[in-house]
Amino acid sequence: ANSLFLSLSLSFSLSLLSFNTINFAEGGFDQFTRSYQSYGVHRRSDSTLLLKEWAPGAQALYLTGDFNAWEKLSHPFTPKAFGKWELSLPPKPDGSPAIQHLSKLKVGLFHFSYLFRISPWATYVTKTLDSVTYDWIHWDPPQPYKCQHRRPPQPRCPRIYEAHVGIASPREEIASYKNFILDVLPRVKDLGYNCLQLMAVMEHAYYASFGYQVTNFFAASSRFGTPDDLKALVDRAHSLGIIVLLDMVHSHASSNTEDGLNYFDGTDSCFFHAGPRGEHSHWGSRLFNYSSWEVSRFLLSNLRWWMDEYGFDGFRFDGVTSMLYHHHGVGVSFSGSYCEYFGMQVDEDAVVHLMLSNYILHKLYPDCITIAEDVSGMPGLCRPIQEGGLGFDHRLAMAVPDKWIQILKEVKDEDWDMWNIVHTLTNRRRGEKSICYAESHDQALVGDKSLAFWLMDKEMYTNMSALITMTPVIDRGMQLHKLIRLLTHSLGGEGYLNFMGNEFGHPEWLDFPRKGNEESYRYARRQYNLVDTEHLRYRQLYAFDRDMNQTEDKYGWLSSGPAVVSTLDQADKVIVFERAKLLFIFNFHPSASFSHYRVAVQHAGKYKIQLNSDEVRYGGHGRIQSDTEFFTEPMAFRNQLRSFLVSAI
Ligand SMILES: *[C@@H]1O[C@H](CO)[C@@H](O)[C@H](O)[C@H]1NC(C)=O
Ligand SMILES: *[C@@H]1O[C@H](CO)[C@@H](O)[C@H](O)[C@H]1NC(C)=O
Ligand SMILES: CC(=O)N[C@H]1CO[C@H](CO)[C@@H](O)[C@@H]1O
Repeated sequence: ANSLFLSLSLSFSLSLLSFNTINFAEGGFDQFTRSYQSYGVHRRSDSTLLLKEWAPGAQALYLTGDFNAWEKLSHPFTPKAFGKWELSLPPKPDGSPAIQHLSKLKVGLFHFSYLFRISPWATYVTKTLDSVTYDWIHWDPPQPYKCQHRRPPQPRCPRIYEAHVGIASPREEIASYKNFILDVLPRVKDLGYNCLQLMAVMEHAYYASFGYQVTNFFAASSRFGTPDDLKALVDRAHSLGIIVLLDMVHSHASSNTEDGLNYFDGTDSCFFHAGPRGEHSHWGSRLFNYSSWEVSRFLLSNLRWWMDEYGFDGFRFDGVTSMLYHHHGVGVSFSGSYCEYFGMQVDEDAVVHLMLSNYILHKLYPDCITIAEDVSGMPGLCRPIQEGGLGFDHRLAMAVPDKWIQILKEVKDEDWDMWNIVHTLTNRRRGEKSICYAESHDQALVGDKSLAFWLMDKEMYTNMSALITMTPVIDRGMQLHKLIRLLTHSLGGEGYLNFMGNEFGHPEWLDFPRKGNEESYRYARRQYNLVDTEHLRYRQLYAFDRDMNQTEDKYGWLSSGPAVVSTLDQADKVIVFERAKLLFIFNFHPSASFSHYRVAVQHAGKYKIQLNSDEVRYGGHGRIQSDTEFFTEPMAFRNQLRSFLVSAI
């Protein structure tokens, strides 16, 4: 406890120091974190273009491109203090800016030899067919997209639809932002998710990196369309009352030099740590030097860019464990002992950076939501900065999907351990909010597969028709798919997440085109055609997922205190608990149904069925009468004063 206090108070004083110096030198953190307004290229109202870069290792800096016929040395930047460079380009004689919308640009720099670079602040980069690297495109449209809709208010609790734009179609291709607006947003709305979480938006040269090897932090991936198309997507989501989170990768950066941030000024230390500390041994990527002033400017301004320019409503911070510790979590397991979280292994620069990020976001955008992807379970991660916490709103409950996969892989149906399942779902830090999920994109990746496929495997190709009698495998798989989701949703956290397609039991796995699979898009897509096919059972799973969300919306169990579990029966495989004045009853038994089953309740009165996974429209057997009413009896049972008999489970 002593080291806990020391470590947290040290971080806090460091961040106070940062605030004071930022106020002094940069005119306040609002100004500092809006540096995207001065770095990169900017057109003044008189059409003069102002350019600014930070490249401390460069011996000279130039602008070259279509506008000067790729003349390497004709447009030098002027060196300024602290490794900064500036260039001003007057308008052409006809009054138009010196660089046209959509023309190609490069930063040319001398670092012992002449190198071509893309500005770290580039807002649009594309790849032409014949090129191996990306080009920096000057984005200055005559009529930029103007958002029509305000941000919706922050939802009571997030129900998140995690999505990737490029795979959001059944076709073997890269799908577009426009496709997403037309085909996916209506589904997200209908399913009752109130929050969309977009992955792979920040430009990444390597598609198969799933967006996690970012090359251009300020550019919306041009694979899916233009910056305006993405703005339209966020705007449309807002019009439907859905907030949009961005999967934010500040934990590392692609090691590409020509189209990435690596060696921007010709040295290995510009944005990153020099030497081994600057390299992630497992990911082969570069690690930011968070103690550097200009790295803070870059990353904090990056957060604000996506909030201000695109109207995002918050972020899922990727790779937080890698940031928090010098060991990056590689080869380390966490048992929960405090000495694992507080000690010299903690990277305090990164901790302070995360605190600053959360502080600025919550201060400037009170409704902003931040979620940490942390497997370590760092205490205080989701407590306010004023208390010495890191200031996130939520953490991902990453142990839960691992548990489901492990059970489906290793445990026979009749051996499921109810105690272990409930323990995994409820073992979370009190006072810190968790986003719970049965499976995310992680579990869908090649090498693993979706829960539906674990459950029903090859029979999904032949036996999913609702016109034939369910085979035992499909029957069991359908029922467990629903039970696993509802149990996770209702018991596991203060928010829920689903990866696109899994709501209807998407089969197979995800694999992006790459050399190892002949550049195939066969598994880099989501087969929404399955749920659109009237006679297939995917529709039944979809209907259950939708009604599960709507029931949550009505009763708000995610925003209620933790559940009170009354029954955990290993032999019957029954779990019973209460949350938000709702009684949840699960029967996981592979063969037995029970009639006249006594359940304990806290609140006296009449109970009615709100959601019944056994309904035929959800692929159930219709054995439980949905309109049955139950009345509590003053009969003490399982530590509660009241109970009643349910007719059948
Ligand atoms: C990180 O940046 C700080 C501040 O600019 C600098 O003093 C330090 O040497 C850098 N660290 C590494 C390992 O490059
Ligand atoms: C289920 O699929 C298997 C092949 O995977 C097939 O042999 C069997 O006939 C199918 N059952 C029904 C009822 O269609
Ligand atoms: C975000 C969303 O679609 N919420 C809907 C969830 O379901 C309820 C009905 O139970 C609707 O009223 C909400 O609009």
